[in-house]
Amino acid sequence: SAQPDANQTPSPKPLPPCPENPPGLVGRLLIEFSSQMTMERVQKENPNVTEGGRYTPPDCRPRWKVAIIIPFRHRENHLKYWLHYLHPILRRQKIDYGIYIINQLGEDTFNRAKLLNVGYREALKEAAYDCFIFSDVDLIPMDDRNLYHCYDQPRHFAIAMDKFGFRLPYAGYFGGVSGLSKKQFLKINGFPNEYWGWGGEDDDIYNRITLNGMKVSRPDVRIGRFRMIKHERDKHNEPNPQRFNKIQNTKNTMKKDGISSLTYRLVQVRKYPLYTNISVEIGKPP
Ligand code: GDU
Repeated sequence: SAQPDANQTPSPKPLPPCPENPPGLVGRLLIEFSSQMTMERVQKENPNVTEGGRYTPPDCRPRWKVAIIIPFRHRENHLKYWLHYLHPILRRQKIDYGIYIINQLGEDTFNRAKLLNVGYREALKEAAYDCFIFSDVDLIPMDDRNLYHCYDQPRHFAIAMDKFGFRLPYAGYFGGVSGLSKKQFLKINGFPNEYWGWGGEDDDIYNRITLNGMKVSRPDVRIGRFRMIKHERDKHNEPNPQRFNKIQNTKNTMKKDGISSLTYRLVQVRKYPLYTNISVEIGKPP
């Protein structure tokens, strides 16, 4: 007969592509850091995030698979706020994502850009990511229309930070939160490994982008607003006195210093409910 077979499970409907403007977005957000935050609370708020901090929208097919990479050392309190604010935002944005905390072991000089390279390499061992968003642990977007995925040019997300009076501090600024597709990242040979201590690495990345014929894409200034969690200057991340010289030489250094020359020692990969922690030894300045 032509009767449908009640025992046969219907084949799942293919999901529609995720909308360019997700309907659940709320726009401007109230961001504050005065109330105490606990990891238990943040876990309860985010039951749909799976082990290691992974999430995929249940009702649509995302265009990008996004690894969010956070350079890290001794900022546990900031991480709680970051997870508290970002998981719900990313869910509303319909992003397919995983969160990777790249933790520099030991007390030698901090190296943000090298940790970001490590994050790129390690995230690709976990899943076939094609988009990488690099975020400081203390930066929270104030508007969920600032969509955390990749664009046809390298993206700068944190263009209007509270600490800079909600403006871009200079035209070539690329610090804070940025995003590159896998293809864009490989085109610039990743990030420099040789910037130890604070500063310059973001300008070197900007140089790599423009020297390779790309340009930075940015959201509208009303949407690209960020709050930074106030903090004391970290130990072992002093301003790098070589930074002014080094950023003059990107054209020569980028070919040999980058993802192609990256070495480090992977010590531990640990999956927590809301993020994956990757602890590494990355050496020290020469
Ligand atoms: N960080 C740690 N522990 C440290 C030092 C740094 O976790 O001991 C990580 C955090 O994610 C932090 C990020 O590195 O958010 C950047 O370090 P700082 O907070 O010291 O630097 P700024 O707030 O001045 O950051 C700005 C930009 C960065 C980067 C930096 C220059 O927001 O993206 O370009 O300047 O190195």
